[in-house]
Amino acid sequence: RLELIEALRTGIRDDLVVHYQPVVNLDTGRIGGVEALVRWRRDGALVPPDLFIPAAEDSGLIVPLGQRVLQQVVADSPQLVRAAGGPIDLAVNMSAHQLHDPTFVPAVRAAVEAFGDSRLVLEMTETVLVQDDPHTATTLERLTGAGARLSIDDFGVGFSSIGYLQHLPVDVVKIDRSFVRDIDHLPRSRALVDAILVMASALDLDVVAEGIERESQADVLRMAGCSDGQGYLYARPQPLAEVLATLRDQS
Ligand code: G
Ligand code: G
Ligand code: MN
Ligand code: NA
Repeated sequence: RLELIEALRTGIRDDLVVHYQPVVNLDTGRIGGVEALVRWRRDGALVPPDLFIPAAEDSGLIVPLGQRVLQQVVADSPQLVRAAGGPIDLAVNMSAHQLHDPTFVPAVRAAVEAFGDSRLVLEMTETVLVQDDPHTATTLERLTGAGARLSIDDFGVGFSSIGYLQHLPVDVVKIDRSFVRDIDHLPRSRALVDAILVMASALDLDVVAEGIERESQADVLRMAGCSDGQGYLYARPQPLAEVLATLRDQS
């Protein structure tokens, strides 16, 4: 573990790679945005984030790592927007620790400016939002005030209340893939997704369904009124060159 952390510490600057997974409109199939997902190039292999993000969180390295990922997305954004042929949503995952980094809000403000008409989406899990302290609320308001959109990742699986939706500036919920997995054959999954969609609509939140792998899942989501989705059915997370080609193909 210590060895992993030391290797990651020295690798943050040059050895992180950002892949992008398209988010599509379920009615038209068009790509409206991409989510940045980090990988770590180590000894010639690409290490997936679930093998190093937890250690990065515990060690505090998630702060420089998050800065590095946002910096890469800003660098890649002109090409992504040009390939899309118009404004798109660019989503970045963020950790709770980044809310306490004084450089985070200014970095987000700079990214929003660099993106122009394209939107910066900050994805965070419910664990960020249930920290019921004034600093969290103030910082989230500064982020949305700067023009970023806030998106709840893995919505519905945190051991949390949804009370934060009453007062925090949330724009998007991403329905966790555990609900999507069985939606085409389990009535209970379908009922839960219906309930999330009703709630999102009443609160004027956008919705993205995660982990769509089969056309039958997309069919049910579309019929339920879910506007957007993400998953292997449409595209896996792809290296920059590949996602640029995917975007050009449809523009
Ligand atoms: O790409 P993959 O599906 O393996 O991602 C696994 C997990 O790692 C997801 O929960 C995702 O949110 C998280 N993750 C990916 N990239 C980043 C990142 O840049 N920052 C943070 N904090 N988490 C990330
Ligand atoms: O927690 P977050 O939603 O940020 O995690 C994104 C993760 O989900 C990435 O690791 C990505 O590889 C994975 N992912 C994306 N689409 C699918 C899918 O259709 N099925 C499965 N099983 N995983 C997916
Ligand atoms: Mn995410
Ligand atoms: Na998720």
